[in-house]
Formats: sequence, C-alpha cells, structure tokens
Amino acid sequence: MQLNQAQVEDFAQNGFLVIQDFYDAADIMAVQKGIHAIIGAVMARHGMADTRPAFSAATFDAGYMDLIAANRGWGGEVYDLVKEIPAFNRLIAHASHEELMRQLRPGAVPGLAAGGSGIRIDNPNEDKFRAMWHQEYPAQLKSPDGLVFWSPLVKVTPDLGPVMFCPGSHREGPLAVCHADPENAGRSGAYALRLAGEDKLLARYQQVAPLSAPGDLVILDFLVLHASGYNRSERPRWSMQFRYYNLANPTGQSHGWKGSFAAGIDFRSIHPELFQD
Ligand SMILES: O=C(O)CCC(=O)C(=O)O
Ligand SMILES: [Fe+2]
Repeated sequence: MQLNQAQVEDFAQNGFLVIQDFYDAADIMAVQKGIHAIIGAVMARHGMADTRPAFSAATFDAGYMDLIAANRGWGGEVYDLVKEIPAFNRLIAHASHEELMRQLRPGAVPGLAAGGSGIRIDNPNEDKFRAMWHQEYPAQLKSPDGLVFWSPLVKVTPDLGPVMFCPGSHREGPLAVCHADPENAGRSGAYALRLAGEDKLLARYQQVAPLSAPGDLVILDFLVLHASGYNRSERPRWSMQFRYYNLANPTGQSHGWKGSFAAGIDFRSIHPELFQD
C-alpha cells in the first residue's frame, strides 16, 4: 500500500483521510459472515425463531433490529461477541496498517493498542451511545500521534449518521476536557468527557461528514476533532476501529505508553493538565 503525495498532504492538512476500496472484499465479507452467525446464535440462545434470509453482504445484520426490539440487552451480547470474530481479529493487525503508519508518521515504530480495536454498532436513534466531539488521545493515550483506522461494514449514507470531522483541528494539539453536563449522565469512561470550551472551539472549524462504503478506510489523526453522527435510518451503522500508536513518540515514552480507560487508567493521572473541573 503506497499513498501518493496528495494523500499524504491531505492527511497532514486535514487530520483525516478517506481511501476508497482499501480492504479486500473477501476480508470484509468474512467479518459480515461472522456477525450474521453471531446474530443467529444469540437468537437461538433466546429461543427466537430464525426467519432470516441466507447470508448476503447486503443483509448480513438481518434479525439484529428484531433482537434488540425484543430485548435491548441481547444487542449487548452481540456487541461483545463480534469482537471475537476471527476474521475481524485478522484485520486488526493487517500489514498495511503498519505501512500506512510508516508513511504518515515518518520514523514511527507502530504499536497496536491492546483493547483499542472494536466494532461499533450505532443503533438508529440511540443518541446515548454517540461519541461526542473528542480527540482520540485522552480516550486512548499510548501516544498523541496515534492513528485510528476506521472502516464501515455497511454503506454509510447521510441518514446513517456518518462520523463528523473538523478538518485541520489536529493542529490544536492535545486539548483539555471536562466532565459532560448532566444531560449526558449515564455515560462512563471516555464517553463522559466533553471538550472544555467546546462551542468556541467548534465555531472555528468547518464540519464535514464524509460518506463511505464497506472496504473503504478512513484514517484519523489521534488529535483531530470528530464525533458520531446521528443515525436516523432504520438500520444500525456497523463499523470497525483499529488503533495504532507510535513507540518512538517522546510523550508516549515519558508516560510509558500507558493506555487510558480501556486499560483501566484514568487519563487524568497521566495528563492532569488536560482536565478542567
Ligand atoms: O464511529 C463513530 O461513531 C465514532 C468513531 C470514533 O470516534 C473513532 O473511531 O475513534
Ligand atoms: Fe474517536
């Protein structure tokens, strides 16, 4: 995987980059097949009749909306199980991720953040689990020059709520966060954090929400401001995230490349200056 000069400059300028048709269709379909099997297994476990069509890439998640309509907690079972799909785990460490990191972060020594990979299921109208505007760094730590590799498993149209970005905002450097207002009570870990002075900060930037499709890759700088969109469709927005850090980064070196919430660490113990009461 060789990026061209325009892509490298685009990423440096905007803090994110969309690459169409990046992954092999077969690799993506293997993950979708895994999800299809897990939905079937969870339905069977709860005695639900399986009337789904045979697997196809377009309808791999059939039955999931029925499952969560019957019991929202059964969706949580699917959410935990999909991380254990072997084909998903093969993609996490895809050799091209290291190559991309070497091109976008010259001199970097790529590391794969433990617990930093997952499959999001953004259900229609479930705004409680949206990621508010954030930088990845406080939520993940490891190194501030890390990269998120984000890839959809469904075609992301405007009604599915594509991820929103503030182009160029990564050049702010690490920004302070505070606890979310009471409106967002019930959120925990990184989800309970909000950017300090969010309104003023966001007012300085344009917001874009690029569309994508299965096989596409969106690369995010750990410092670019981004937020989940609002899913107003009738289908979950399924997406994969793989997070890499740079072992050669001096800030990471100074705190021992600690992880954040996923590693059971409160980032405030590492970066007290990035928290405002
Ligand atoms: O997919 C989303 O809604 C949010 C993604 C995100 O914040 C991330 O991948 O770091
Ligand atoms: Fe994020």
